[in-house]
Parts: sequence; structure tokens; C-alpha cells
Amino acid sequence: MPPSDTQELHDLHLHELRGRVDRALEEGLQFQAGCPERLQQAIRYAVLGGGKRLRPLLALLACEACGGPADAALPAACAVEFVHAYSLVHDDLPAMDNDDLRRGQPTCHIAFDEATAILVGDALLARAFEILAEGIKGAESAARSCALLARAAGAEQLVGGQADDLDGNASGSSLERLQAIHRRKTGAMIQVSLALGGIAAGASDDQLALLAQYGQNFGLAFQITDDLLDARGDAKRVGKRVGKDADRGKLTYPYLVGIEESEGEARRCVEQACAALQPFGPAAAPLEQLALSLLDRQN
Ligand code: GRG
Repeated sequence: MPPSDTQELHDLHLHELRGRVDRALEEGLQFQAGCPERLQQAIRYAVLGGGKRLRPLLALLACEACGGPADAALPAACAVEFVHAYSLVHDDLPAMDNDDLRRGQPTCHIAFDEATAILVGDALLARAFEILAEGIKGAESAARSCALLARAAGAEQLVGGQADDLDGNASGSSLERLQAIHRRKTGAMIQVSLALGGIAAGASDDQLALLAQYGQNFGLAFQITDDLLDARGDAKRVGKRVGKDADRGKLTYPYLVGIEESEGEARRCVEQACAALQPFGPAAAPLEQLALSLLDRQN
């Protein structure tokens, strides 16, 4: 098949899966009468107002790569997006990154207020585990998924990475430190999205190990390309403030090794991510395309 047809089929498949994710997110955000109207609005604002849905797509595509139907991973897809959305809302707060623009819209605490934004994050974190515990088929798979997500979102991974990022004095050489932050702050949620998708398909340990290898490289390529977007980006297209990293003297790949070397490192990571997919055969072609698309990210 000519490459443009393959690309078109891939785009169509992602579009279709994104639609399923958006409908599942919408359903997962129906709260009973105990949830005050304004809180409900703020939660929906934080989740449904945009975003690439990268982590949910990784969960669904990992499930398909391991031979499962994508729908089996929808609860996992919602759970990882809820944790991700909570982390963005909290990251944007004045006590953290103090941002006023996210996904092309005013951040949650600007559109509502700070206390509401904190509660939005709390509610989303709880909902993620509720949906995973109730939605994943098989008690063992559900419990394993909850434990993996808790670890990825916890003090050793997402929260720890965020804490070190906020603390300019943490130890280690600059590149080591940067990689350790990326691994926990960005990589852990990407890795767990893939693992949960695999578990929903009943993946073998070997398949999960390959997904982890893919995820590790994908995560690093994603973060390097994020740094590159920030370094030379256009705020309108990216949907958040750009150039902030340099203004704040933040450690980034382009700052440490330069633009060209960062681009080279992102390419090497994408190649390694794709190499990890070989044993899956054509079932993993969409994961391969997704990794390749990181190299011309626009947002
Ligand atoms: C507050 C516990 C806590 C953690 C915050 C996610 C995060 C950690 C900070 C956001 C800032 C940042 C640059 C994080 C690195 C990960 C990243 C690039 C997040 C943005 O993910 P995208 O691009 O966002 O997938 P969308 O909006 O498309 O979902």
C-alpha cells in the first residue's frame, strides 16, 4: 500500500479511537447529586476542553497490539487521562508553575478559582481509581492496574518528579537530573498507560516488557520534543505559554545540549521505541506511527 494510504488509514483509526475516548470520558464524568454544580462544571472544563488524548490512545493501541479489543482498555484510558488532567490543573496553580493558559484556554484556577481547581484535581484522582477498579474485567487485572497507576502517580514517580522539578537544588549532574525528572514526571504516566492497555488485553510478561521498552523511549522523545516546542514554539498552536522554561532558567534538553543534539536524541529514542515493537508485527503499526509522529509535533 502506498505510504500516503497507510498514513491516511492510521489517521482515521486514531480519529475513531479518539472519538471513543471522548465519549467514555464524558460518561466517566457523570456525577450524582452530591457533586455541586460548580465543581462538576470545573471538572468537565479541565478534562473535556481539549488535549491530545495521547495517554488514552497509548492504552487503547497497546491493548490492540497485544491482541485485545480497544474497548477493553477504555476504563484504563479514562483513568490515565483523569490523572493526567488532575496533574495539569495542579501544575498550573500559583504555588506550582503559575500558568494562565492551558490547552488554548484559561487554566482551571483562572476560569474558576484556586480552591475549586485544587478540588478538581482531588476529585479526578479519586475518579480515576473508581473507574479502573469497576471497569477492568477480572478482579486480578483490575487490582494490578490500580496498583500500577497508584505507583506511577505517586511520590516515587509523578509527584516525586514534580517535587524535584520545583526544587532547583536537587542533586545529580544536570543531564542526569533532567532525565530523572523526565522519567518520573512524564515517562511514568506514559509507561503506565501502555501497561494498563496491555493488561486489559491479557498481555504476557514478555509483551509487557516490550511495551515498557517502547514507553521508556517514547516518553523521553515526547519530553525532548516538548522542550523543543517550548524553545521555538508558537503559543497559539501549542496552547500554552512558550519560552517559559528559558525565562525561568529551567533545565531542558535544548538548554543543556543544544537544539540539534536534542533533535538527534529524539530521533534515536523514536528508533529504539519502534525497534521494541518488532515482535508484535503489524498489530503494533499504529504505535509505531504514533512514535514517528513525535518527530514533527506541532502541539
Ligand atoms: C502536580 C503532581 C503534579 C504533577 C504535575 C504533568 C506535570 C506534572 C506537569 C505539567 C508540565 C509538564 C511540561 C509536564 C511534562 C509532561 C507534559 C509534557 C505534559 C503535557 O502533556 P500533553 O502535551 O498535554 O500530552 P495535553 O494537553 O495534550 O493532554
